[in-house]
Amino acid sequence: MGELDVAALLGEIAGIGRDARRGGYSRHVFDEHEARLRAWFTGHAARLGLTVAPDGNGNLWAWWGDPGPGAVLTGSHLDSVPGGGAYDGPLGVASALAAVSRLRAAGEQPPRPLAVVAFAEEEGSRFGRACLGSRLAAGQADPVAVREYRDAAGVTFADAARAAGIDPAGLGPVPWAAQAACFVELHVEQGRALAGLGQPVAIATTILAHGRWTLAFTGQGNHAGTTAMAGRRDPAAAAARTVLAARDLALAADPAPDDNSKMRGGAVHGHAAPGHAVPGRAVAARATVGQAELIPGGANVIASRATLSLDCRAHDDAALAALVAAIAGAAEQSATAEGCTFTMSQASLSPLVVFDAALRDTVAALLPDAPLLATGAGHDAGILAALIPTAMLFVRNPSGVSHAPDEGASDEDCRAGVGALTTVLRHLLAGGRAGPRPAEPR
Ligand code: HGY
Ligand code: MN
Ligand code: MN
Repeated sequence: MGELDVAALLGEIAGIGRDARRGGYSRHVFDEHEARLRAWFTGHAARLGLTVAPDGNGNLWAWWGDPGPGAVLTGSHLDSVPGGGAYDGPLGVASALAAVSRLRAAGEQPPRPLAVVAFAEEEGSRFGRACLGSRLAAGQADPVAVREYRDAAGVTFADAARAAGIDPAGLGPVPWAAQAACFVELHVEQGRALAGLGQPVAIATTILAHGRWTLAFTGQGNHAGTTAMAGRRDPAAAAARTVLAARDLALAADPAPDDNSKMRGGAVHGHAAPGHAVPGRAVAARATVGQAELIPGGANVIASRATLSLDCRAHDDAALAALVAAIAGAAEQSATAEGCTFTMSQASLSPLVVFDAALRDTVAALLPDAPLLATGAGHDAGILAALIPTAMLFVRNPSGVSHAPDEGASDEDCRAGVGALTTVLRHLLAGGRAGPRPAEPR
């Protein structure tokens, strides 16, 4: 079996799940497109001589060696946001396959098992909860509740899983995740920090605390022509005021410049000094309304109800709580001003992640040119980080755009990512540790 090329691997799936209306890709857990990606993954893993073992949560695990404790885990996810890019998720899975193919072609015989994993529903685009597959595997989601999650069409997670050939009775923690030696996820960069640093690959330091909420405004449905403007109880107006308030509150709390290439706390040119403050952390606040619904949704009807999604992120858990509380207060005021009532519910919450310092330093010593980057994006690695030493590699994205069709990375940089991942996996499989990275700035 020869070496797999990451660009060729991505090329093989470039036609799967294209979204003609939104642009980019819409690949959602257990849909026909994601099923084709699963088949693609399983086929390559089998040809590499790996044993593919799905877990009860919809995650796919491809093992080199016998599943068991002390494994080195690597991989990412295959699903996308609606109209997402080609790299967010699949790059990490394809890079893991390519790295394993290199190690196998080189005749490595690691003394510990390795698993390439493709996690299910990382984006939460179908059932609303991000990193659902890794949360279940890590014991951070209640299987009883998850079985009843519903997608936009009202299909439960249990029924969708069953239709995909997965018995929902098997949902829950998998022992080999908690017993693994470590997890390394490679991911396309979701900002433009690396583009300014002249490096193709970076090492993650932290993930912003983040979560998702649903905001609901209830008013009085009525006729658009016969209802005077004064005294209307229009939830669309309350929701609109709230969208602007959320933007303004986050803007006031986010001292970063005006685009994601310069996210404050993003690029760090120096080195991680073991035991010292986490590099790359600084004040950040983000608030996004990405979904809105007016019910009943007629052009000549004052809505009776409006719902908004709210995605909030901040540099630590307390700052996140403060931002969400401020937005909730503004929403309440907006509802009152429009004669409406307001309720809010939390869909998910992910605390600040600080990646394992020892593993980060090991990776940094192996990749001495790789800068250290904080990120505002959530990842399965952030979930695994609560269980086992976890690290992330980012591959340069020249546009800095992500969760949109313009997301990108050059073939050359993707290959550099595979080279970096191969180096890291080879070292970790051998059970070795590297010395700490020097503390002086370069
Ligand atoms: O939403 C996120 O941050 C991630 O890309 N799933
Ligand atoms: Mn994503
Ligand atoms: Mn991702």
